[in-house]
Amino acid sequence: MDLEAVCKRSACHAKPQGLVLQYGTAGFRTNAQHLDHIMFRMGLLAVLRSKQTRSTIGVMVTASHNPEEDNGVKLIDPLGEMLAPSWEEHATCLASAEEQDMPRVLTAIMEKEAVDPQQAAFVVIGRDTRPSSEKLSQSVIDGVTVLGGQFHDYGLLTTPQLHYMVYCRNSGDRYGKATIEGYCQKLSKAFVELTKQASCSGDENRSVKVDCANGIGALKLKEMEHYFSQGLSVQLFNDGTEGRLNHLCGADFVKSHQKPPQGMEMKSNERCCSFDGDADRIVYYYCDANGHFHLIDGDKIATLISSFLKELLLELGESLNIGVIQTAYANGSSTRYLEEVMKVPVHCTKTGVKHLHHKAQEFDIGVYFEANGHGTALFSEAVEVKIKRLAQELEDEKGKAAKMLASIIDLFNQAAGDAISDMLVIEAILALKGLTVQQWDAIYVDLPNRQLKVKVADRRVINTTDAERQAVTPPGLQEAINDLVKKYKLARAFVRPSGTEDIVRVYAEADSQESADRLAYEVSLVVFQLAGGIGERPQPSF
Ligand code: NG1
Ligand code: ZN
Repeated sequence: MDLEAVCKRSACHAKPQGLVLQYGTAGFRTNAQHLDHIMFRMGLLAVLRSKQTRSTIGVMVTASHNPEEDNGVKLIDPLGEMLAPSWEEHATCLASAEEQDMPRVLTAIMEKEAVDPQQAAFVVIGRDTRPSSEKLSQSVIDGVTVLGGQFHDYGLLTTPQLHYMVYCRNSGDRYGKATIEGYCQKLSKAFVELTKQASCSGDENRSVKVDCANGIGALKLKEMEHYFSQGLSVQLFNDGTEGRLNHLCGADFVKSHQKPPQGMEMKSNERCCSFDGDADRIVYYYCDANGHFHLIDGDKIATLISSFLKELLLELGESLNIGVIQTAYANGSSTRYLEEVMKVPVHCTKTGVKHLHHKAQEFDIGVYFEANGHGTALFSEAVEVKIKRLAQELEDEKGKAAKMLASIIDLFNQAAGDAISDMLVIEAILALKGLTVQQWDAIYVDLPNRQLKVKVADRRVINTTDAERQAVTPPGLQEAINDLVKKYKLARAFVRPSGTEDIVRVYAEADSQESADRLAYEVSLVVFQLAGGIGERPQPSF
């Protein structure tokens, strides 16, 4: 390894002096103008990680649901998982190093992680549709090649598709073929198999409207459509031909504003969904006959999926342990319904899918979703093998249940939450159960809730515990929140520093929208006062 060559090349991707960025919940993320050096350096780091794990590593260039002018990058570990925590630290270190310190930092990482410089390295790269993404992914490639790594550039991909490619390449194609065709074939075959079992679906012409956030999801759904065209007709909106990425549309907009995206023609009671900019999140919704908007978020998706899986397991007569993993943002009604009505164990982890994914691995079947619609169902390898064997051996009703479970396993992108794969699973379940979107929505009633953001000088002054539901610093903050919560019925509130934006997030829920709005506002005020708020004081929006 030629560190001198690295330094020379690095000078072409020079870091602006003093700029320090942190590898957060979703990698590095900021305005695209500040990211060139980060991309080059993540190319370097991916090579080191690949050498150390002797596996293919992924590098995805995207800023997901963030505005078009932003961008970001994250590394994907060998099993399609998020980067290991110790390597997140290396990523932050490498990204913050001044030019002259680069060789020292690289050497330190190699020593600490016992990286064999002679080992071969392979990196796969994907990017979203942002204007800045192509050039930035070239900088990643520059980093990979200067350290002697081999690479394959997939070009435009959804984030979950890159996770899929990484997983395939590291599992000797057992999981699937590491190509776009492989991905489309695997998912569509499973979807067709699964929906074949829908004997009495009242809704023959199944169709769904998809808001693609003007992002990569539109391209990839178009590519895939003809594979499953008979079972489902998909109508695309915000497909990127006109509007700006994530602007007034997409899953994040719909979830946080609790209203329909612009650019979508919604008729009453039609089933609609929104992807985010890199197609790893999905939320559903519809407008009822009175024009009221109904959001079906990640919590209701998790409920639909876990109750269907439970039914199939019951039919099969297998007592596998199934758990649902949520974060503090899960609606209180969903947690109550899952625990009390469905009798499924529910666990709460910190925000960020890597935490949910990790917890889900403790179960035979772990269904995890963030309220914002990012999630999947994970099946342990032993369970997958067993169910696929039963699907071949058994007949009658049990055989049917086993075959359906086997298709669901193939249909879920087990490497990561995936809007396309989640949509196909949901559409299949609704068809199989003959459920309308209204019936699905009526499983339980969400508690009214509100999310707000507060600007503070340094969001690190807030430290949390109990899966982010309690603030331990600054002093007095949690007590003040507790006092406010006591004033409302069925209320809950918490605050945490965002891992992707320079703000503090406030969440509140209560028995009415007015109370939820008021509580969120009051909590914002105490955050502003006790955690060093800057700029304008929070204003009431009700
Ligand atoms: P932060 O900014 O840490 O709240 C947001 C989402 C996460 C996750 C990450 C990564 C909320 C409240 N937070 O994290 O769930 O999706 O972005 O994209 O939705
Ligand atoms: Zn995303």
